[in-house]
Amino acid sequence: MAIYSATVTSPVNIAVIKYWGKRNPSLILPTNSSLSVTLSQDHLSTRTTIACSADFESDRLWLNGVEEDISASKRLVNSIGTARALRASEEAKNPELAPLSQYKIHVCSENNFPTAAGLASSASGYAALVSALGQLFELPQSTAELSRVARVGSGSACRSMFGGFVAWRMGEKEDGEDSMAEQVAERAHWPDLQALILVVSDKKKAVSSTAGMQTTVETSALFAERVRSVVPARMQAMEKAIKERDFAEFAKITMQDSNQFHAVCLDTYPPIAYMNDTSHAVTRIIHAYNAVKGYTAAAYTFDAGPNAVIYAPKSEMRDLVQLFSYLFPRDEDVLPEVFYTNPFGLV
Ligand code: 2P0
Repeated sequence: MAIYSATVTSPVNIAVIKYWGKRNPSLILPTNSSLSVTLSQDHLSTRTTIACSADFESDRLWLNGVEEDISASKRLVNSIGTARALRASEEAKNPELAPLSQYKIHVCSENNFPTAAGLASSASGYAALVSALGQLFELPQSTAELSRVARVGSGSACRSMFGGFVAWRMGEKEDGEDSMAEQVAERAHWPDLQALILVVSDKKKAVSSTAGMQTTVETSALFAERVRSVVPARMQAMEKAIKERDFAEFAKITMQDSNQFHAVCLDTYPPIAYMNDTSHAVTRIIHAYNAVKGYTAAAYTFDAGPNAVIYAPKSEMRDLVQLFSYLFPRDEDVLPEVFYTNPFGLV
């Protein structure tokens, strides 16, 4: 019996304008647009193979070698179901197509980075799942259209469908039809921009993004102001900075938006504190580094955890790696606070 299969690798993305808050939690429709940089898939990515066959008896999933229950995850069921429905409509138009939409699938998904390191894996994970389903089912939809399917798996995953600089337009429609990702600029547009990841802690975060952002929407007074008057202007300014390769502006907005996202987390009730003392030390180091250099040489950003991502021009990376290695020396015996530094060329 025939087995059909497809394999795809999708990278992680790191937001410079943060997504935090849903206006519709089940469709994963955000309260604000966001913008990110997709990292190189050589370093942080998910590789997913999906096979389907008339012989398979049930949908099955192996995540980093361990079998998980697909039916226990509404998001997995939703994204796989949406891709199947798209395939089914193609089969209805063309009876010669094999009825893959009716076959059970087997999914094998692996991250090429330590899952324990606490780096975002849902973005690359759902992007790889949906891209692999798109290939397996030979779906005619564009990448932007498929990003809507990735979105119902995990919001930030829609941005990992593209390389380079990617905006997730929040959209206006209630059904989410216009809430999807769009490439703002290709990676090749700004090859000089690099990323350095400082893994400050490998502990699992205490408050998940999904739960945390909903509490923020319900309780934070600052949040409403951020969504109403701050983010729309920042989206425009950030797109301009990227188009003009204006690192000083890119860096300022990136740091300000990271700071505001964490301020809004602290304004949540009960408060959510993702950054720790080491994270705050990293922000001080970057501002001191920029002051010593006399120009904006580097920017930090933090997601829903204490790990730092530093964006900087290539010419700064050597100094930055040496500086962080000196300030947070790596110790193999005792887990140091910053135990992993590595310059990542972007896609
Ligand atoms: C972002 N984060 O823009 C922001 C910044 C975390 C901090 O996207 O509920 O894992 O799956 O849609 O995508 C984390 O949120 O949440 C996130 P769901 P997701 O990258």
